[in-house]
Order: sequence, then C-alpha cells, then structure tokens
Amino acid sequence: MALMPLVMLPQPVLRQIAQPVDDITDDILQLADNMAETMYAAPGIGLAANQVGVLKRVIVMDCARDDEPPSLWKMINPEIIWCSEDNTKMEEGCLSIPGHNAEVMRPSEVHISYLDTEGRAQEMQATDLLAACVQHEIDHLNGVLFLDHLSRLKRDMIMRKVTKENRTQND
Ligand code: K1U
Ligand code: ZN
Repeated sequence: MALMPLVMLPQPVLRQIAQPVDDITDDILQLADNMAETMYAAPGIGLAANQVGVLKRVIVMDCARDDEPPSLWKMINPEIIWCSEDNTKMEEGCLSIPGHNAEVMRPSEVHISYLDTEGRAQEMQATDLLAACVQHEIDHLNGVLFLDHLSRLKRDMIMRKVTKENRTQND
C-alpha cells in the first residue's frame, strides 16, 4: 500500500466528472487500498478518487467512532438510488479544502448501489454521518464540492480565504 498526495482546491480535477469503472482490475484494487491508507493517514472519514487525481468512480469511507471497530467501505461505481425527503444539517469538512468546515443540508437517509471489490452488486442504507459522507463522496465523483451546497455568501467567503491562503503559500 502507498500514500497518495491529496489534490487541493482549486485544482481542476476536483471539478471534473469521474468515469465509471468497467473492469475491476488489480490497478483499481490497488487504487482503493491506497485511497484507504491515504484517508486513514489524513485523517479523514472518506475519500473520492478525484481527490488523489484519478478520474475513476471509486470511493472509500470509514465513519466508525473512536470507540467502535473500523468499518471500511470500498465502493466502485456508487449511485444514490433513493433519498429521503427530510433533510439534516451536519458539519462537513473536506480534505481538499482543509480548515474550512461548514454546515451542509442533505437528505437524512440514502440508499446506495455499488460494486464491491469482488465485482458483486451491493446495496447499502445510510443515515447520520455515513449518509452525509457517502453523499459528499459521490458529489466529488461528479465534480461537486460541499461549498456548492452553501449560500453564495458563505461559498464566496471560503473561496476568498482559500485564494488568500494559496497566495501566501506561493509567496
Ligand atoms: O471527502 C473528503 O474530503 C473527506 C471528508 C469527508 C466528510 C467529512 C464530514 C462530513 C462529510 C464528509 C473528511 O473526512 S474531512 C475530515 C473529517 O471529517 C475528520 C477528520 C478527523 C477525524 C474525524 C473526522
Ligand atoms: Zn471532500
């Protein structure tokens, strides 16, 4: 396994659409393993392939609390097949926009279809943090960031801060 460098805002790959995986090759399995290692090291609770510069529809997640055993999800071609009408507001962060958390409103419950690492079709039902996380990661695969769910005022405020931070780092 290997750590992969994380892609940061405003790199364009974060705004591009990841392509479906046709064959679950050794390269895809290696990618998922490396993404999991990178997510744990960050640390984070999710990661999408765009965030390591790969435009393939692969995500990993582990939303287990510190007092629970690890619960690693590796999903290939995940899709939301149902979402609840009721919404929940939850604080989200993004490993590609470090230091800029915000409250995001999303459907409280979702059902997801995906392929597991053996290529079997699976479904999962998610609520609470796992629901927010899987929606955040599928958004990444579609070039969407949590910023896009905020008001224009809040989004612009974060974008201005990120631009300023990037300018300072490059000085
Ligand atoms: O996709 C990402 O950028 C990862 C992101 C996922 C996420 C977090 C919160 C709500 C929805 C989706 C993160 O993992 S940010 C880091 C984070 O949440 C965390 C870091 C250390 C300990 C616990 C959580
Ligand atoms: Zn993110």
